[in-house]
Amino acid sequence: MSKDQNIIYFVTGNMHKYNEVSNLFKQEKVNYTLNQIDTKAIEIQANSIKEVALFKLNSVKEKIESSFFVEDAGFFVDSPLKGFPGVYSSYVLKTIGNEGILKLINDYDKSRAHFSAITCLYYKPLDKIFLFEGDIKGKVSKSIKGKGGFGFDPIFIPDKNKKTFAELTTEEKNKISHRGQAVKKMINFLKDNI
Ligand code: ITT
Repeated sequence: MSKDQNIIYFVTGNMHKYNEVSNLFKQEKVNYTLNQIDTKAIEIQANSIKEVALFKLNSVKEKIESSFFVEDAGFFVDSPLKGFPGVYSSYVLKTIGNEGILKLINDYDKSRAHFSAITCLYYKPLDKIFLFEGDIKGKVSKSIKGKGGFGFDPIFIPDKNKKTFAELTTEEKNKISHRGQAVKKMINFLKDNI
């Protein structure tokens, strides 16, 4: 096996995501060296995070010589916001932010929300693309809580928890999160195919 076969790239401009994934690679003792590339993958506006992730992957495929993956994630307030912000998550975070979302909700205890992530792997040895998904359900917190995590983490309380994602450690979040689930599936695939 050449040295290059043991390098895998995570194409992302988001350091928080990279740190979470890097933590999982260490914990799961994967026989790959993980590197970040921020090659400005093209992020389209589409109807599903799967379309966004696949487009991102194909927009950088010609530029990378080794196996690599991209990820698209979204935050969906299923009730009462019918899935908003979903595929508009980045834009909504930059504009109205977490405060703006909280203003749209009356009964926080009755709210339902989830995060979804799709990790899209280009696996060089087989010259093929593989998708891995993860979801976590919960509700919206009454207020912004916690200093950890990023993005919508301070307003999301996963089911069977009292704390927001931002109040958990990276390890605790990874154990249950959308990203943790998707990346663990990818890691198992890599372990089986090395
Ligand atoms: P990429 O470079 O990997 O595309 P991004 O920051 O653009 O990184 P996404 O498009 O996947 O990330 O995510 C859409 C938005 O959802 C973005 O504003 C993130 O901050 C937010 N988000 C994604 N995953 C999250 C998580 O685990 N916790 C909180 N917010 C998250």
